[in-house]
Amino acid sequence: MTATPQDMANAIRVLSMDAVGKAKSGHLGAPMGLADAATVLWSKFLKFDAAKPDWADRDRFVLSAGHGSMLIYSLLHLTGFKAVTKQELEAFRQWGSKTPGHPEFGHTPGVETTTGPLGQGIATAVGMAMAERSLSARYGDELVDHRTWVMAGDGCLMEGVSHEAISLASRLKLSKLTVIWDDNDATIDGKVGVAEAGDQIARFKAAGWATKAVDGHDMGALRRAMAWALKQDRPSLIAAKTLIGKGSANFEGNPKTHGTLDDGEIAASKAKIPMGRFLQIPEIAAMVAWIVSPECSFTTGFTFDLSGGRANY
Ligand SMILES: Cc1ncc(C[n+]2csc(CCOP(=O)(O)OP(=O)(O)O)c2C)c(N)n1
Ligand SMILES: [Mg+2]
Repeated sequence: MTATPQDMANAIRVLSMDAVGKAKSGHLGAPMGLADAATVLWSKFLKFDAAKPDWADRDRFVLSAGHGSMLIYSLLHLTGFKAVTKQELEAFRQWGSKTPGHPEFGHTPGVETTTGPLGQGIATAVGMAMAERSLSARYGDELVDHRTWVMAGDGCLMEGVSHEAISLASRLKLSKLTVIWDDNDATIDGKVGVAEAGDQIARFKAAGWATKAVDGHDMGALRRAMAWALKQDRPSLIAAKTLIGKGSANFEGNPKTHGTLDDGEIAASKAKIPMGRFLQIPEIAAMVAWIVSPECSFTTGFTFDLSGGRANY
């Protein structure tokens, strides 16, 4: 069995559905919608070492849309962060687990900052990008040379704090900062138009950012957009047009998928994706093989003892 980037995106969807379905609470729309963009970012661009989550010069990944926490937990699990085991995914949102409802810094290795209050992540990320430039100026590019990547939803961009943060990032020409906006025209309240009628791309452009709009489910286009972001001399926005709850059998693109889906809908959705509950060993093994292939850019925390029918990961 070989795995593809699409398999990894589907694995994120399956893990998210299983965890949220088991907890009977949480958010599915964002992880399912962002799974394709996250797969491209984490496998092709994000610089990190899953075996050493605190490596100082790692890229920072900030999930500003913290309600979509199963996205980051799935990524940490699939890329081999040892703390985020299958058992921890199964304990999603349970007391004492490494997988709280919203990501918490200092609690789960691989989580760079606590998010959940919308807008907070994007503002913190601007601070991280400033810190990187400041440290690099002091100690040189050889020691400090990393990027900050943000995934933000409509809600983050509605918050006032995002205005100040975006403006400051532009003023300081933070070219190593990229925001991927989950442009899904949906929030907890329904269509975005219920609360907001602005043009986000024009807003970023007016603030001095480089901007690009892409189909958020086209991995080739996403890859090209992220490569484009690396070349900009200013902070960059990638507006990724996505369907909230992508992969849901009956509610793809429907704001109803913002939160949980019922057991029937999860079963029907998973039936369209040939993967078992919490992914079985062959799927994980295939994924690992793909992730460690030269296609991917990072070092994983996996070891490869697949003997005895058990993956030692
Ligand atoms: C400051 C703040 N206000 C309200 C909330 C509650 N809340 C959580 S998610 C959400 C909707 C967010 O919409 P969007 O960012 O578009 O996420 P999507 O529905 O696309 O997953 C709201 C209002 C919050 N987390 N933080
Ligand atoms: Mg949204």
